[in-house]
Amino acid sequence: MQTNSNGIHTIEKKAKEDRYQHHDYYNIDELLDDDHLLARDAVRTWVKQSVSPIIEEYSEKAQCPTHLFKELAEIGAFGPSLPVEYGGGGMDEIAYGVIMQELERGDSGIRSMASVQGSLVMYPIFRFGSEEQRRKYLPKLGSGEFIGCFGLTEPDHGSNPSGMVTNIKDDGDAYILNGSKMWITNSPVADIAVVWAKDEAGKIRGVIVEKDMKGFHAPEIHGKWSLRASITGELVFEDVRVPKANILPEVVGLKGPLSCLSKARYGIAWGAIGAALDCYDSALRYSLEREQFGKPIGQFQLTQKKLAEMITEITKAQLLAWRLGSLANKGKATPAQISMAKRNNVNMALEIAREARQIHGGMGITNEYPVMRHMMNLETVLTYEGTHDIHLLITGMDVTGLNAFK
Ligand code: TGC
Ligand code: FAD
Repeated sequence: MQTNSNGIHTIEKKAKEDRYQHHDYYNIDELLDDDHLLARDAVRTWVKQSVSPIIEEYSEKAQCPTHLFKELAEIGAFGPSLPVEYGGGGMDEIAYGVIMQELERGDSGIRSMASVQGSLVMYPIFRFGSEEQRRKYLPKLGSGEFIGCFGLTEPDHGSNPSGMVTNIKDDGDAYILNGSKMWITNSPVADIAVVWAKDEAGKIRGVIVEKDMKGFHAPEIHGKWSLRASITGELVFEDVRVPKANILPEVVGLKGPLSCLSKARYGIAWGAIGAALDCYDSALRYSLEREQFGKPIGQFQLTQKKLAEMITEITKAQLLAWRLGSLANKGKATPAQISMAKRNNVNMALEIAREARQIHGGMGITNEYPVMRHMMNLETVLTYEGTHDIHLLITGMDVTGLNAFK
């Protein structure tokens, strides 16, 4: 705050200074190797330089900082755990995790830009694509020359993608694609879309649709109060002729898109910790600097309870993510384990954002502090990549052996 010439307190408008300090209550850094720490610190520095100074303004204006796609590519945020020869970073799953954590410390929308490009576009082309498709698309996606998006959700089929109606019909050397997709991150700015559609036998197939294909449109969705620095749109297909060479040959069925989701959900389990850490860090600092009743508000027991519970929950989430990463490195992380971590860590981050907002009092609703932006973003993160309740039911199914979806 500052005081104006009339002696009235006003909010000080100055270039944003990112005062974030990392918090590692259980010395989890000791579980990370030098490559993890190097990758994490490089991304942390980049976020301080390139994201923090602009993110409030872009969020306020609901604009996507598309210039950051190239920079994200340069810091290795696209497909960190995919092979280098296919445009990835050649690192392990924990490196991928800590990179997502640092990006989401900046903003969930920035992490989304990287999650979609790496885990939902590059990964399916790498895992299920032909060698020709890999060579054609992956280097361009890895370098940020191409932007990709992932089309699974439809207007009438969100949690239940198996009900999708988007379809392909055989037409000689091509498929004719019809239908629409909803809530697609990056779609209005994407060069290619990995689209999931049913063939004439009702089997789910993946196709790569290029932006210039006739009959393909990607209008933007406006009016979001959440993830405002991320661009979201639809995908509309009206008799789009997609060459047969663009079908992903190596997978048939819902396990194709769901495998990509496992990869992205894993990244979100780490990413959410970043948002939580930023809220906690801001709340802790504010509690030491803000005085009421003649003492710092951090001296009141109720504030200490909030802060103590926050760091406890963050620490539990960090351990969960690290253990999940260790399992993933051995190829042993199950989809249900990933669901548990995504659900727990995102919910943890959202609750911490709400508590942190309270600690900041009225200032907590302003863009002087990052907490309200994180809180609004996390409402989306709680819903996309499988809602909070869908992940609960996945855990329920895993422990009981009984399927609540059928
Ligand atoms: P179900 O019969 O259970 O499974 C069908 C097949 O898929 C296999 N499978 C998986 N494979 C890999 N990873 C997973 N996580 C898997 N989950 C299931 C399964 O073994 C089976 O294989 P097979 O060989 O027997 O055919 O399928 P279901 O229709 O009953 O659905 C189950 C349910 C509800 C859990 C699933 O549909 C689901 O996860 N729904 C949530 C939908 C969702 O997460 N949508 C996300 C859209 S993309 C997005 O939000 C991107 S946001 C991007 C950003 O900005 O960051
Ligand atoms: P619904 O499925 O209609 O669910 C509504 C409510 O019903 C939820 O609370 C849900 O938990 C509950 N529910 C549904 N089924 C059950 C059940 N069986 N038991 C109990 N409760 C149930 N999708 C993509 O494909 N690609 C993207 O890039 C993408 N990006 C997104 C970006 C944003 C900003 C947003 C908001 C969404 C994005 N999505 C994307 C879509 C997202 O994955 C879906 O919103 C999500 O899967 C939920 O689908 P829905 O919104 O249709 O909700």
